[in-house]
Amino acid sequence: MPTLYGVFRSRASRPVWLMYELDMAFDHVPVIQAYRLPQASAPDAQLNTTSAAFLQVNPQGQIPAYVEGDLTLTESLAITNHIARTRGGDLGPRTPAEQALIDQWTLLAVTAVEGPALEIQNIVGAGGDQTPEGQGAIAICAEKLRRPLKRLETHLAAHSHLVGDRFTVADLNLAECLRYAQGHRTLIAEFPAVQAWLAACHARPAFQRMWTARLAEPA
Ligand SMILES: N[C@@H](CCC(=O)N[C@@H](CS)C(=O)NCC(=O)O)C(=O)O
Repeated sequence: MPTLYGVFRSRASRPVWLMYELDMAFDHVPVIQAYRLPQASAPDAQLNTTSAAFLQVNPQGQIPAYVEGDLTLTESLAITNHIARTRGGDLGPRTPAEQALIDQWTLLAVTAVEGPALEIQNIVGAGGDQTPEGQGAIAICAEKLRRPLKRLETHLAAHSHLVGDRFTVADLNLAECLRYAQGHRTLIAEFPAVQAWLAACHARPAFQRMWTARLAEPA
């Protein structure tokens, strides 16, 4: 059985959502981010991203990590794409062209969406949206997101999903990266097809199950 390392309050949410979609069994090792612990190096500290035992799995000291037999993967979207390709059925590619499109949307998610979206979440989470400096930083991130969002809006105005007109791992990967920006409601509302697609992704029972498990973890 594969093993997933990483608490649900991390990018481990991505493979967890997918494995819930597939009803796939996995062992879960809840490694936590070291920066969330008061003393990550204490001998009795919870297994964390700087623990020697975890660094054996991912020397980069980041979660998630995924081990399946001899294969170790340490990038969340490589994990989701691998699972989708090998066990995902219709959530994975049916043809090489679909694989290429899944790659395309996944790369757009990590190169054009994740960075500014995460920055928005971090600023809003720290209350920065109440200060002029924070609002200025959010406006810069929003401007960076408008180009990929316009690209996405054009596609979703004509299609129900990103690839093959069915929910695939491409939707999951992109929805997870864009989720960080949803605190910026007026930005998302500029793109109604994207807004409706994101809401539909989040209404899926497997996403809801992942989200409930995530909220059950200590903040
Ligand atoms: N590109 C990596 C990023 C992994 C990453 O940054 N993980 C965070 C948690 S979401 C982490 O482990 N942070 C702890 C640290 O960097 O020390 C992926 O998508 O898996």
